[in-house]
Amino acid sequence: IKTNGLQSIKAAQDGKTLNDLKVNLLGKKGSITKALHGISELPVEERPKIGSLANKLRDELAKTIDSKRAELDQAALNQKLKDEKIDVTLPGDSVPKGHPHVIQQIIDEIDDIFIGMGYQVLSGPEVEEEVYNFEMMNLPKNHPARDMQDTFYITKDILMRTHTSPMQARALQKHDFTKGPLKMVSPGVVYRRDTDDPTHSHQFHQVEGIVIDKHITMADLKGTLEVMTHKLFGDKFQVRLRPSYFPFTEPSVEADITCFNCNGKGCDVCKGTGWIEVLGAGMVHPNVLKMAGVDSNVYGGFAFGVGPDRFAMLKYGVDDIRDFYLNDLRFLSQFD
Ligand code: FA5
Repeated sequence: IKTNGLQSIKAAQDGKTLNDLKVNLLGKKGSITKALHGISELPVEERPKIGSLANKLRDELAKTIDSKRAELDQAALNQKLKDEKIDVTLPGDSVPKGHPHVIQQIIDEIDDIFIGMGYQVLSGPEVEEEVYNFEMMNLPKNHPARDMQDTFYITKDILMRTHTSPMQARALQKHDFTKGPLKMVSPGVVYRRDTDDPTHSHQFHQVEGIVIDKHITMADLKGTLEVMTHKLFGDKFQVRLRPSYFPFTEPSVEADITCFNCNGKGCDVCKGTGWIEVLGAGMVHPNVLKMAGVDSNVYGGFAFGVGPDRFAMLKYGVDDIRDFYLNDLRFLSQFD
């Protein structure tokens, strides 16, 4: 029993074989149990000796089975660890990474430039009251200049804002001038019933800016626009102010910057002028201040409205504004 038993245990390659051996050797009907039962048939004087031998053998076999089991378990664990080892040198699966939309990138840049000059950034409602969009901007009902911004109406008094200028009125109403000047930029989406073409979209972005304090001049406006242009595009680009008309500013200007394509020399893009129009601006009309409850005899300042979509077109040489809104990832992922 001993020789066979020990040999078989040592040769076992798995837990099941070991279990079977344990049953066959030590179980109720196993060889050792049988041997112990057979002791009663032996002469009395031999029984203690054989009994003790059988017990010893039973213990030895049980111990050997236990240590063999531990050995098999350890081997299985080692194999598992080996199989599950992670090869850190294998190249990983690349996870597609998103990024802000190119227009949002330009807006973030503009926000950062103005935050650096002490402006606060406010956002306002895209579904706006007609009063803020027009009346408070010195555009009373039936004013012909309302036609400049063809409008999507929701109800008689509620509309999709046609520009970010209503944020001038909202900021003026809220601001406490005893605490210092108002310096604010407000980016956002605006809507007009424009027919879509390469340079016009019915939905586009603007960044409004307003500075109101005592003794603010046109020179401050020009300097501010120059800082923005230089920081966005580089120092060599110049800003030119041209007289224009907006009901909410007096005087009003449009700002041109040196045309990128031809470096100010004149090309098709700038229609031979060397300049490209990028924004509207001016000195805030006293009526706008008065309607928002600000004393126009004491306070004054400038405002501007920038079109970041056009900035993005210029900066990246995109010749159709609609590309920004089609959500074609092949186009958008270029601006990572
Ligand atoms: C305005 O909307 C004025 N509220 C700007 C302003 C603010 C003037 C403060 C004075 C003081 P305008 O309609 O020109 O102005 O639009 C301003 C800029 O928005 C334009 O220079 C242009 O860059 C952009 N823009 C206008 N219409 C469109 C359009 N359909 N698609 C894309 N960009 C447009």
